[in-house]
Amino acid sequence: MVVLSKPPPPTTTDHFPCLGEADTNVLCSQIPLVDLSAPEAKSLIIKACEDFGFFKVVNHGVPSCLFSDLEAEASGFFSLHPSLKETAAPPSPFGYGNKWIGRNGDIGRVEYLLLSADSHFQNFPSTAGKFCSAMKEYVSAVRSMTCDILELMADGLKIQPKDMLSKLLMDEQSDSVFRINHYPPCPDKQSYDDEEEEEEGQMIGFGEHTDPQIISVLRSNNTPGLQISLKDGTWITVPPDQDSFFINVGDSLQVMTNGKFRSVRHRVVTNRRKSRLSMIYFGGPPLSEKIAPLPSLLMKGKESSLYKEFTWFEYKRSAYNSRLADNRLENFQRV
Ligand code: GA4
Repeated sequence: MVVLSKPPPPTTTDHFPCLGEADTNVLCSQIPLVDLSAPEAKSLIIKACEDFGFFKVVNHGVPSCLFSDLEAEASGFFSLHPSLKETAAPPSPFGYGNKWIGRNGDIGRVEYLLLSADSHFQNFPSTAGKFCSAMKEYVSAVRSMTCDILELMADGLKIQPKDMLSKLLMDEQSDSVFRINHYPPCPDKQSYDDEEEEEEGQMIGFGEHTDPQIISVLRSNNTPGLQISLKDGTWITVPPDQDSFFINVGDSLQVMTNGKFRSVRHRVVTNRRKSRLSMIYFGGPPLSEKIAPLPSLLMKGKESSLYKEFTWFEYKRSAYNSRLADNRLENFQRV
């Protein structure tokens, strides 16, 4: 049966957003780089999470065949006829989505698959056996690398035991998500004159936002598009690297570190010639997990908590009712 995804009513204009002239950005070679096999990895991770909430990881140990196999399967899926892709729709909460992001009227030039990373992809059409096994293998290897990173972080922050963060992702009840985004090349100006949407600026593939979870791990093909916002609000373009992973601190980790780590604001712009394919593992805790600053990080009780305690379920419910660009932690800050 073909199930068509029903878009939510737009709350603003239905036109695709694009960047204004003032939103200039630079291709940045200053992105923190962490060699996971180097002895200084943990101190570099801490510094990167404090200054950027973002870093690139090399020597990660994930075999490249896992991401090339998955990329080939995903490209095959996105090249299917729309009516076939729609059989995996709508993305509420999991499935195929196109243009509509979330359920509150956000749109972007993106089509995607959104899946639970902990459900063994049972919700995916059973005909897609090879695709499913490629996802399973990829997610399992990436989850294990992510746990190594979280253990280095815990060590660097002197958190005991060192699996305090990683065990949340390994828990059977962990609420982690896996997403594959496909950004088709953005056609030239002529094609869009009718829609009056094209300025000189670049088109938004995925609008600016922070990730609600603990940590996000992204791998993309070599097409640029990802941009991150620095502390001063400047946007910089992250040079793509298909052999590396890019790590984002999420809102939950910002809270657990009482604001020492920053949840990085990021977005994706489309490319005029090449399509971008990215795969992101969002590591989340079990729904019942209480999220609050870790006591050992509150300077032996001298530092006060910046956030009210909440469960991941409460945060997620509030996040899924927000617009993409909202500051979701605002409601949970102590005044
Ligand atoms: C951003 C990070 C992940 O992609 C995601 C997104 C989710 C969705 O696409 O359904 C959200 C967005 C994300 C945060 C605010 C809400 C929910 C879209 C949206 C407008 C899967 C997630 O966990 O939060």
